[in-house]
Amino acid sequence: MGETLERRILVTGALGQIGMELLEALSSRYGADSIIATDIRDSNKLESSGIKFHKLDVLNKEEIERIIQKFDINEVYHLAALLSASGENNPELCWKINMGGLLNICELSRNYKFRIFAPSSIAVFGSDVIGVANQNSPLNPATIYGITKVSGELLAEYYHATHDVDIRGLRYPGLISWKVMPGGGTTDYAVEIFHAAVSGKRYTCFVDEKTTLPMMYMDDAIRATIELMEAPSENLSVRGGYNLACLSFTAEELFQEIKMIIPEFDCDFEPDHRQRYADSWPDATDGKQAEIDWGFKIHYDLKSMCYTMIQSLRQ
Ligand code: NAD
Ligand code: AKB
Repeated sequence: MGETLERRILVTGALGQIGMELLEALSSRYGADSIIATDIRDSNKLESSGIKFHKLDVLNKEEIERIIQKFDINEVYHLAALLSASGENNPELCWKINMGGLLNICELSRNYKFRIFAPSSIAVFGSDVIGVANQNSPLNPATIYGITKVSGELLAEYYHATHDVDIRGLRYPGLISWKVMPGGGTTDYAVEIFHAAVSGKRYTCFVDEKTTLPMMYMDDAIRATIELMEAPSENLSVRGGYNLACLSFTAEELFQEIKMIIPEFDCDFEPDHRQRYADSWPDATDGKQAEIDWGFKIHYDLKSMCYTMIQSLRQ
């Protein structure tokens, strides 16, 4: 697809943490009338935005096809998924949604030739990766969610190599944002802590203070997504999921950074079942390949991210 062509975009799982922010960014870049937002949940949240909304289950291939035909879609951002903590609660459903949905989108792209964005995650890595995960570090995940993400990356590489599907992916780290609460992940503590701090509540963090994970402010993640989708196809050496340069901090460091802005804020640490998922993930990711192939650079550091989160939530 040439970059000057008019975009007709379908977003699945659009009411989630990433979807709601991506819709805003896509809408200001390409126009609200170029976007069809869908989700399995119903919503009237988008009524004033000018973006059309359809209720859609990504396991319903006929209905996806009907929408693709009706609106002549040439780009799909496939965000519908179950995340790590929800996935561990229901592995069968996690496999069905994460793999079934992606397979439907890839199969339809064979016929309709639309470009796909299918996110992967740092959950593709397992505890055999110590410290920093590189693009080619081993992929031995400990969660069913991670297994679906590794399988999704393989599916993407296969459909690209064998069926010429233009599919692109990022291994998002934990994403920190203030507009929509995260949906059932392990990195959710890094968002919940801000909501507690701003509303004057003590926070009980569900991982221990030493837990270090790759993280990123949502604005950087949305910019990475759009930059990747606009990059010339021939520049891309990875189809399943690019590592990104990211932030890396302990839960304690996050707490202390927030405390610098809100000195009365207090937090304690009571690890639950999610500690195991966090422990299986790397501390950081190396994003060299994304920088070489399409020039991605991170803008927010821990300090500017904390400041922006708190200012935005206060407003
Ligand atoms: P989210 O849970 O906030 O949103 C997912 C959306 O998918 C929800 O609105 C949900 O209603 C919808 N959904 C669930 N099942 C569906 C189905 N069968 N059909 C249609 N919609 C369905 O998730 P998110 O944080 O926005 O994540 C989006 C994508 O990014 C996922 O693939 C996720 O694995 C990936 N990702 C997210 C993060 C993060 O920190 N948010 C990090 C790494 C990867
Ligand atoms: C989760 O915690 O499940 C997500 C992710 C890192 O994929 N935020």
